[in-house]
Amino acid sequence: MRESLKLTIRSLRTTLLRAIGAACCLLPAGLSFDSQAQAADAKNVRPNVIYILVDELGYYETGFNGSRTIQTPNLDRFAAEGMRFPNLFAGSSVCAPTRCCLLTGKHSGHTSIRVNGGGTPLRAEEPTIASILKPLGYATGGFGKWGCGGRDSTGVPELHGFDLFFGYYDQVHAHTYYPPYLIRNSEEVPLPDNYGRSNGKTYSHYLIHDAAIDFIRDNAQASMPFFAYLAYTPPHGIFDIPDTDPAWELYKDQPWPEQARRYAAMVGMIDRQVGELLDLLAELSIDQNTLVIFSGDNGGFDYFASADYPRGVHSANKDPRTGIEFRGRKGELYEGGLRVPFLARWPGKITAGSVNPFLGYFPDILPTIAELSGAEIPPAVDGLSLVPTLFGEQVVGRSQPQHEYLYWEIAGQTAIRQGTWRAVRTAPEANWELYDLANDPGESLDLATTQPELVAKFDRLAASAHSPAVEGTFTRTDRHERDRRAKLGQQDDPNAPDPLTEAVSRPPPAVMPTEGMLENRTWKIVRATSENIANQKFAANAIDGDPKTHWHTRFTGKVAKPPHELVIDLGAESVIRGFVYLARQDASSNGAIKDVEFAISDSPVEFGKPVVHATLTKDKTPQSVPCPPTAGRYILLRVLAAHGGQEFASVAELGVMGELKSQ
Ligand SMILES: [Ca+2]
Ligand SMILES: [Ca+2]
Repeated sequence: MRESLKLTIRSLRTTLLRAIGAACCLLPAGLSFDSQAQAADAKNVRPNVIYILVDELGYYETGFNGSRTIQTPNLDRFAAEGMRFPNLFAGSSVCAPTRCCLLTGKHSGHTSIRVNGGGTPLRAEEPTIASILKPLGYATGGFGKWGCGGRDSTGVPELHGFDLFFGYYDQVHAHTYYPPYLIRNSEEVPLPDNYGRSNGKTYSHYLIHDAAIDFIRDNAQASMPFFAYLAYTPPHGIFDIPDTDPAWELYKDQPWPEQARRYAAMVGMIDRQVGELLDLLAELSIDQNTLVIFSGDNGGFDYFASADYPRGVHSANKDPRTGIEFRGRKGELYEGGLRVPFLARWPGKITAGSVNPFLGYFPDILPTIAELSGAEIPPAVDGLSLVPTLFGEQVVGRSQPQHEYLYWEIAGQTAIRQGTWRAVRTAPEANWELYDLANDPGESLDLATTQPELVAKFDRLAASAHSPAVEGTFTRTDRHERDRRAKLGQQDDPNAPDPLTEAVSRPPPAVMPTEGMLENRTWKIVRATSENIANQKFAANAIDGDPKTHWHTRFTGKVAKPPHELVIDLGAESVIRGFVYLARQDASSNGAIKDVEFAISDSPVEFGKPVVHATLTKDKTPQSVPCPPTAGRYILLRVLAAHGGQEFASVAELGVMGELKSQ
């Protein structure tokens, strides 16, 4: 599969090389360096740009920011070779909105994506970093989690300047590292023997990283300028990493809960891969012409918090060196929701080992890349180019413009940062809180009542920064919904619940009766007309004693039609007095049996007339179907019809009333 991906990249590149040929003459137009010196220096226009966006990595979860639990030698090397930005904030405090800020150069009062449900796309006409680079002849590739529009929406990456996007379009899909498939340019790339959640053979992130490496290598070898957007999903949960990964070896024996060890190992894996990437740039001799940026995507969470670790095992928002904490966490608009590790590296251009206090955020990335490449900055961008900061004001010949203020909004919360002040409103009707971060970095002392003029100013600024969100649209939603169900391996079941909105208050599974029932431990399935193997809805699930598992007839490929049959060997001749049926216990009632008959035999292949015919309800409690006492060892269940006229059948448990025939 990796080969086919490479082929796709190669063919894309060939097409591009042919199509773009003359694009070079367009290049100098957008260049905004002022001085002659810079114009000369800009001979080297069209630098490569690699943006590594790591999902969830908290501010203090890297070595260069002081972590005591996680080692990141390669990222520390990156910091030593580049510039660290302690005050460069995320665009938002959650995944999709922050990606939208990063890609469009707008703050969250102007973006189209301001909710995090996964169903909100970019609008068709919105420019992104990739789309402004395209006219300059860049190859553009994205790898990992998109989050800015599901399949068949106006927000898909291939409509926003990306030649290639490989990974997850939907965030819920991205929750599993063992998806049944990934997406490449809106089409599915199957990962055989993957079943969603933590079940499967192929760890998706390895494929994503390999594809990113291939993209960079292929374009560098073709002397094609490229933009590589590495929106890597680790260490976002589900916290999975193969035991065979070298990073697991580093943390598996730590005295933390397993999830905390997995999380640390996922960061360790990313660190190793960043090291590979930096080595690759040197190997390809493109180090001197490549800007690499590394950052988290939103503020860290207090993962694995306990009495011993009140801010989490890895203290994403608590400085392990000083004990000083950022207030809040992912999802909030205090400092802790927006602080991310942030590095930029470009040997020979950016001063190695430097730290820059510039106060900015994700909207600044698009104008920065635009200036470096000579791309045109779209109108209505909120960010500022960081080029004077990155290269030095003297080198560039102008001073770094500063933000009047930074603005964020999410889920009814609003925040403004101006200098060392942060104003936060946690709900539209709430009062503003005001913090002086110079003296109170933990935002513990609300000064709103003592600084009413400041509060009034920030209230005005917030009102002026906000305009209503205008989202993109879908032409159809079935493939998007399918991608979300793929998280749980239920992509083929259109009636399966959405994994995010699945009822959390579902009643506990029903309990099968035991009184007067045959013991089922030695039973075997002799025959099933069909079963859904891809979704692990095996026939054996109907007799495994677990109400949470169920048999479902085949609905992938060619749908198996009724009647659906199951033949069960009871292991010994018995006197059978009836049957107990338990419907599937999850939120769906797909395949719930309506009309059924049972037959009993001494032979597994020959059954006479049914002993009973029954009509069952959709109820999720056990339903009894008595029959005249009949001796036999084998039973045949024949489903004639399911509720709702469906062609499926499903059974959580099948019990048999009766007793073993006395010897
Ligand atoms: Ca995130
Ligand atoms: Ca079962």
